[in-house]
Amino acid sequence: MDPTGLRLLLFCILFASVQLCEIPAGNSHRIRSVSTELLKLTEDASEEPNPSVYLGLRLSDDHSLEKERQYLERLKDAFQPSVSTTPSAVSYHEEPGTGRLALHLLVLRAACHNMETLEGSQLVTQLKLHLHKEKERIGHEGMGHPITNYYQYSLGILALCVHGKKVDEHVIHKLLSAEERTKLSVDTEAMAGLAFVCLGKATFYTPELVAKLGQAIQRAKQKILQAQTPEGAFGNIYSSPLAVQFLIATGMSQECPEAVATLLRSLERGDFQNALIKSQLLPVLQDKSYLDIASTECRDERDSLTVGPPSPELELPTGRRESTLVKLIVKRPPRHLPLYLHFLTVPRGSSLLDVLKTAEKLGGAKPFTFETQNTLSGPLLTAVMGVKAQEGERKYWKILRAPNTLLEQGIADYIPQDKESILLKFFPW
Ligand code: B12
Repeated sequence: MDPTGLRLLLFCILFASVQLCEIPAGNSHRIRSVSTELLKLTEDASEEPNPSVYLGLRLSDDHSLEKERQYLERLKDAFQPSVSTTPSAVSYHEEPGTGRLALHLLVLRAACHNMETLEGSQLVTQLKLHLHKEKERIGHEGMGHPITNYYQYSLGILALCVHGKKVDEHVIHKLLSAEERTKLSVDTEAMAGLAFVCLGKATFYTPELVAKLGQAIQRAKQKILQAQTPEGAFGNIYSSPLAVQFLIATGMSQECPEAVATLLRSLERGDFQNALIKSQLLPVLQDKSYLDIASTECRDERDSLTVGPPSPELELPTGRRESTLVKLIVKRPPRHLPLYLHFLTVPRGSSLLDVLKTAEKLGGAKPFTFETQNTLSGPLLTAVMGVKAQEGERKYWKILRAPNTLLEQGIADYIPQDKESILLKFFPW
């Protein structure tokens, strides 16, 4: 085939695949309601602003430009308390980790912020430094672990790449070898995949590296497809939005229609309550991925999104209020005896967090205690009965439905069923 014919064929394949990830017509009300729900979250000034929510809104076709602008200001305040105009604003972390810094840089790109300033270049340098430190901790042969995790390491590379910055090849190589040698979660595989696709499109790198990136993209895709469940999710339903973002970014996905149909079914069922997951889903509903942040121009945007009136409060049925009985077990292996074991009664529909609060209120000789830390996914359970991971200790409180079903939601989102046994286990990760 002559070069023109080949180019035409490639274009057709590419064009057809782009269409494959498109959301079927008739779903615009669903897409709009996800946008509206995210927009509503931006109005709650008592909640820490979430950069992922902003990214979701910016990648949407419909905007509420004034609300997005106000949220951007809050994000900047929370991230850079030193330049904050509201001294009361509290930041998540004294010093942001790789992931938060990366998200902040993505936020600035999505806002078309001018990075050719001292502040802009300092942020880029800071992220490069973070990635360098992460790389040093991984060490030779990838024997060690990054300071944070490979999800955040990938996010860091993606953020630099989306800003058109060259990433140190050693940093890239560490991710390539981790992707090849380690079993990463589907979320991490997808985030690494997005970073590889972005790097592969840049013009800075040697043909050898570009070839390796191409192989890694194929591997990541295979692993994600192999992780498909009978219901059509990749990994689980909460990793699927990012997995599909990656498929969209690769632009060659026969699997897209089925994946999109699964996401729409879950959306209809109300599976996507968590703000972070919702914010990763919204770009997919617009046939976009985080890579599209690179080409955001902040021009001619449709300023058409409104929050609308508050939804009516759910009427609680009067009279007999149904309750749920939950068995709460706390274990700290290798000890066999539980640190805590109790049956608790909570109103029907209570979250696991409500169950923990009920247990705490109960008091008694060996009272239940717990601590949480606010994160972009909601409250993370960090300490139970005074036990928490020490600095640098790779352990966490794993949440299971006894005996060994890993919960796919956190304490604030998970609603235990009646007579269910919840096991909290202090476990390595
Ligand atoms: C790495 C990771 C972990 C690591 C975090 C440790 C570390 N320092 O790296 C570990 C193994 C501890 C972990 C634990 C859990 N995780 Co996790 N985790 C992730 C992952 C892959 C990346 C998180 C990250 O670094 N984000 C980037 C940074 C910038 O954001 P951040 O808010 O600062 O990150 C912190 C939080 O994400 C927090 N965190 C991690 N997982 C979870 C889960 C929940 C529910 C909460 C509230 C916080 C939280 O740890 C991060 C580092 O401090 C995400 C994937 C994703 N799509 O987000 C899943 C993810 C968030 N985890 C998930 C789940 C379900 C859990 C667990 C509840 C599993 C369980 N049954 O025990 C537990 C949390 C239990 C608890 N104690 O509250 C789900 C949440 C789904 C949902 N419905 O919201 C995700 C989306 C994965 C998935 N597809 O199932 N996780």
